[in-house]
Amino acid sequence: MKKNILLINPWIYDFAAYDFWLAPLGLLSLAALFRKNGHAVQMIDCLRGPSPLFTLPRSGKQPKRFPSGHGHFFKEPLQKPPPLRSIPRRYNRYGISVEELRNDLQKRIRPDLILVTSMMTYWYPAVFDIIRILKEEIPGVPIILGGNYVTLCPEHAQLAGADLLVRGEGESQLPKILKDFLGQDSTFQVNPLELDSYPFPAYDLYEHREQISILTSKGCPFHCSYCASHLINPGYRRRNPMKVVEEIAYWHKGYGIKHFSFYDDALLIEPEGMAIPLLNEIIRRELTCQFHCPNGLHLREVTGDMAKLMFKAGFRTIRFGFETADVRRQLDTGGKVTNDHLERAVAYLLEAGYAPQDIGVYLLCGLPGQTAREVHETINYVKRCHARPVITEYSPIPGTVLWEASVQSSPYPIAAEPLFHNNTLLPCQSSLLSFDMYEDLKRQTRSTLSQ
Ligand code: B12
Ligand code: SF4
Repeated sequence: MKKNILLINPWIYDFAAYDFWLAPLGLLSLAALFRKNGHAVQMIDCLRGPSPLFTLPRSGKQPKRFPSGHGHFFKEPLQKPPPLRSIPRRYNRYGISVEELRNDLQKRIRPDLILVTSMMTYWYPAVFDIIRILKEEIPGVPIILGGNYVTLCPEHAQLAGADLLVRGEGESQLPKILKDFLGQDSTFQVNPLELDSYPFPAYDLYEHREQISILTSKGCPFHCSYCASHLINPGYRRRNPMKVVEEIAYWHKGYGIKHFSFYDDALLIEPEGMAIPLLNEIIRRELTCQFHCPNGLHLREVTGDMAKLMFKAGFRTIRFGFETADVRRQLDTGGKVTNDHLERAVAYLLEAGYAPQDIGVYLLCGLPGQTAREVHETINYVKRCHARPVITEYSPIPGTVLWEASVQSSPYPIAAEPLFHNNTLLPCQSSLLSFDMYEDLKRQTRSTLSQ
């Protein structure tokens, strides 16, 4: 019998949040699967509005958005949670207002089951608030909580008030959820080893779409000491590149979408199996779209041909994971990249037509034991290669190789309180790399690139 499923993407509570092609991709994948099993799905994305359902007049400025699908969110000031009270920065709720959410919940058909997702570990207070409000507005409906926060902080997540916590990838756990909560057998199942058995994520649930986020793979063949990829998605699996192009063409032709973002951990790795056929097919089909890679791509795979293909296929926003120019640390953290990879890749990208400003190179700042000098030298090195350094502040993640060293080096009780995983705090700052030094390093990235 057809049941009503409500999916919720919670707000972000943070000091800062920018919509850099953010989408609740996991939730949309589960939505598509529920529909394939014959159920009706509704979704509330607390980050996005206004839609016809969110009709309350809004005070304050309209957030600035860009046609390619990134931009600001609505925000309103929020009281800081007690552990963050001493941090001298404003804290905000990003997304729709509580009133809009309550109004929406009151108008909807009562669901039989609610699924809530979670993303960054330190965004959990928004998840807790959502679950509390759901219980107040529609009491008695079972609530299942999944997503990265649950996968990475399962004990802490017990406090969320959900009826069930689901760690890891949700698709394979759906049959059990259907059985336990709805008393139904699944009629359509996916094979987690065969990503092409998954239906396309249900972006049509949005009335207004600026962009579509795409996943061509799950997991990563590397094991960098600061990264949780292998905890979240064990095993490296890829789709058939032709099926990926079909998905892009489906949204482009059927819905007029021109902007796509890739969320892969490792999009360019082993390019013969994905990037080369994917880009060639996009070019062959003359799909006039633009592609954005907000996540770090692998520099080691950028050859002259790859750079030309990326440029021709319409890869406009390109960001690479370099992290540090310190050779020792490159090896100690997993060896995904060398300085030669950066020099070679940037030269090819410039030759293919990208400008230095287009080539964003992520640098990790605030690793345990890292000095400001190391980051300063990395910034200069990236500039000398004619690329743009982009600082990403290290966010310590439970279960990663660097976790214990992070717990030891952090001035915050990161093991007891996930709020302190927040990259904005520079959680592992020390006298070697203080917050003031970090602000100075940020300024250095903004000064002109060397000629
Ligand atoms: C794409 C990505 C981004 C994108 C945007 C992502 C987004 N949607 O918000 C960008 C580039 C903007 C980004 C930025 C950052 N990111 Co990021 N990002 C990722 C990445 C690679 C993929 C996330 C994703 O969408 N996966 C695909 C979907 C399908 O998975 P999913 O949503 O998790 O859903 C699945 C399961 O979780 C589960 N599930 C989910 N919800 C539910 C609900 C229920 C009920 C059930 C049953 C199951 C379930 O089933 C789903 C399907 O399988 C992850 C790493 C990873 N592999 O997950 C890092 C990751 C989440 N990011 C991380 C970090 C550190 C950051 C930054 C702080 C980096 C920095 N220093 O600047 C910034 C902060 C962003 C901000 N403040 O806004 C960390 C998390 C840190 C933390 N403490 O939580 C991760 C884990 C990477 C890492 N270092 O290991 N990120
Ligand atoms: S290469 Fe990237 S995604 Fe893979 S483990 Fe390292 S940081 Fe994580």
